[in-house]
Amino acid sequence: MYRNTPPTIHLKDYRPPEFLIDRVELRFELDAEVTRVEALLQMRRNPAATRGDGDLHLDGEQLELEHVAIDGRPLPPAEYRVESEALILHHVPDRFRLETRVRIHPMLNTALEGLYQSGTLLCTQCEAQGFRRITYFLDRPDVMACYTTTLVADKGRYPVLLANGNPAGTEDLGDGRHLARWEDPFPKPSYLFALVAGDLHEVADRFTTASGRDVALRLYVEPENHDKCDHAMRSLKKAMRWDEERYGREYDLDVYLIVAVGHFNMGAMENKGLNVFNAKYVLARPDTATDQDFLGIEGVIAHEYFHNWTGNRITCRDWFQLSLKEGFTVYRDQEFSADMGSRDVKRIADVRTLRARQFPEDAGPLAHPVRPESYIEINNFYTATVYEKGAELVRMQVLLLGPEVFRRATDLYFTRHDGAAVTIEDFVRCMEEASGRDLTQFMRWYSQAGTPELTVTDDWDAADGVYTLTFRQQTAPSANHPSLGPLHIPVAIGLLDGAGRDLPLRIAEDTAEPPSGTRVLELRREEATYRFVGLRARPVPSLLRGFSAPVRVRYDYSDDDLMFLMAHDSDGFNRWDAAQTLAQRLLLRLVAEPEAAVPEGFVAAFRRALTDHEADPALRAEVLKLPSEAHLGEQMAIVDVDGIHRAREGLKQAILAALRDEFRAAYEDHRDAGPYELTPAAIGRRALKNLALGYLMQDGDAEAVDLCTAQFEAGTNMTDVIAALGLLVDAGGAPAERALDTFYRRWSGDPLVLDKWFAVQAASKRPDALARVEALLGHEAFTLRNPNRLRSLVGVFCNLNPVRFHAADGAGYRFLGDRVLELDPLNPQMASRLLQALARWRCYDPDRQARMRAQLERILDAVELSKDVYEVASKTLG
Ligand code: 0A1
Ligand code: ZN
Repeated sequence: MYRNTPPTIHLKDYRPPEFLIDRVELRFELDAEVTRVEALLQMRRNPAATRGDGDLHLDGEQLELEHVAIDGRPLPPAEYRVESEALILHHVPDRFRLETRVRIHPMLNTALEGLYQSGTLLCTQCEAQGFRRITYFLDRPDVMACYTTTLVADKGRYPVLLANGNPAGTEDLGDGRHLARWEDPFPKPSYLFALVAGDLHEVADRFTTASGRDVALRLYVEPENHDKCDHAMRSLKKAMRWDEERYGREYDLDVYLIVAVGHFNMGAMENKGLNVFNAKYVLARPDTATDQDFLGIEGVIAHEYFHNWTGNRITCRDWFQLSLKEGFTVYRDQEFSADMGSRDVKRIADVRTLRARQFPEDAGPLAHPVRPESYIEINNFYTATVYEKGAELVRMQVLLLGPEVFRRATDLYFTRHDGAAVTIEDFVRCMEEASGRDLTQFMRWYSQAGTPELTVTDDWDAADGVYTLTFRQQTAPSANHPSLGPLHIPVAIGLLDGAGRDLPLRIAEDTAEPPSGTRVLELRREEATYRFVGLRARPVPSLLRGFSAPVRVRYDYSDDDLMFLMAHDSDGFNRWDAAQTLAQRLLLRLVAEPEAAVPEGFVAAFRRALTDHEADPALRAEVLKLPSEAHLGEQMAIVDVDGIHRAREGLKQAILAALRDEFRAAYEDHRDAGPYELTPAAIGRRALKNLALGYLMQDGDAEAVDLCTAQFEAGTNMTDVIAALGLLVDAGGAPAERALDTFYRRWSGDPLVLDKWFAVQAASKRPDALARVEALLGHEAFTLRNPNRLRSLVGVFCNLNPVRFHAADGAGYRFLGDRVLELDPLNPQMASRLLQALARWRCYDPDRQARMRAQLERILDAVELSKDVYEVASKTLG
């Protein structure tokens, strides 16, 4: 907690550690109230470091030191100093064995960093700097050591004792306690340390690696969840095989353990050999989890598994390099999911996330480059920019190199840097060496904040059959982030003839035969012009196919062009994007002119998409989903909160009025015929069916309410049940209350399902949504101390219910301010994330601005604030 301004850490100040740690031996006497941690560290001076004052500074927070000794000699008080965040040892030798013993209090740990209690379990979270809450250490990722861990605990309460690495024996201590030893032969940074203790149910399986090694796979869950593990285990085995096939990467320990815990700040954590997961990303049964939950589990299980190579075997030199592991690992999990399901649907979902979360971040006061230059609290930098934009930067390099060369480059990266803590330059250098290409200019992407704008103009010369495309790139500079000059941008394009076929993309200067489908242009200058020759008629351009770069494209398409692309583009992503642009344009017109008519052509295009029985239902559902209110707000200089809501609801109403019969037919045609299946096709059918139901419910038509209630009552899978419940809640009245009641009674014993009950109410369109949310704060099942519960009520209301959160009277903002102040002393990470709902305050009208600002100032005025919240509040106010 800080009263004064906390210090800023800068990338330019990076220095190698003065000491290295070769071996770590840890012994825990585990107990929820008081745990004792003994650490034995084999230390030596780092020959690569510049010599400091001779003192050794170890990180440590909230530790009670009981004992400290060097080479077996207990230190007298004159030889060390304990500070609030450090243990300083004076004049240590060049090589020595350090012993410490500390006491910690897992039960009092509400921040969920370090060793904490979740239900009856004890578990750890050490990324980024949680290990220093467990023992005194050089808690930085470039200090890598081999660990052995001994866990001692009561046998009855903690029958299962897990840590990193391979099991190395157990003992019964005879006094009601037992002991387990674990050895991790791979050097690792402290943020990858983990332990778990508790009464857990084990689900076991095996995997044989490509080279024939046998690996024991084990999933640990609380006993009542024993029957929700199949999907996670299947996903793990698929991910292990995929990494062998696509990257030549095998698993390296004898066991791979995953534990599901109910209290977790993030999605999951890749601790070496012992992943700790938010239960939400493990547990699923068709009746408890939606299709999106199942896909989320597959993706997160894969993500954490892929970290074993991209993050663990090769880690980050410092936290500024976070995207080295996260950007690359997100790219890998995106590709895995694309291979497991439908590539176009996955790409659409990923770009939706990027535009919904990363673009606004990059345009607001918390904008930062993929490799930030400074931070106050590193936990604030687990962002959409570091993760999702970081993944886009890797994706662009794959496009520039081509898949085969990219594979050679990653092979080089894995051999050259195995066992080391490296930088983003080290990664890009492997790309350069394997390809012979110069990526110096490309590196700017890692340092440049902001979303580049690509303005495209064209010209048609009918006499010569030449079509000219001119691209101009610009990245708006901001106070903290000057423009670094033009970026190296791969732009995949196609040209369509009048029948919608791809034309050959012959450029005047070409010597070789040009590609006929998609061609990747590499922009390097502020402006570039390409002349496509040999054309008979003016083509329609398909720009930025597959979203080949994280930019905003400005090109003046006519509505007819967009409808044409929607119907004909060979690029599935761009067919969807054309529909989005068309709908966005119409919606923004309706915001400005509420009386404007919905063009017949628009309705016709939607009808075609809805009734195109040749097309994949999943893609049809994506096309028919209107852009979100938040996304529309991002397109306006001043967000018209109510105007956007009115326009979007009105357009849905108009579409329904014109296509009611088609929606009814789509609903009937896409009901599950047989038993529930989790195939891409079945998921797509459910998506289209529930989208149709959403439209049908738009005007509160009694027949639709009956249909919705019937689906709710009959539903055997959570996808259908929760879709129906959400729609009923939006419609309000007795059917909604009855359904909420039924759902609560059925699921009050299952925390993850109960989260959905809170979330549908928090997301409700009804004018009394805030009153309901406030009442739910007092519900017996609500607690701020469980991050999932907090996200499902408070997070959903503040981030996914813009029209109610941004109510003109500022009540939503006050609600948020109250929660942040209440939460900060308990869980700063969660408080600071929540506060980010105010990041875009400058984009609203003066009245709302003043009300948001008042909350930010109120927070900043609080007597004691965490670094996390201080950084977000102060940067947001600017
Ligand atoms: N490395 C994890 C994410 C993670 C980061 C921080 C955490 O606690 C502060 C927890 C998890 C991942 O990318 O999956
Ligand atoms: Zn990750």
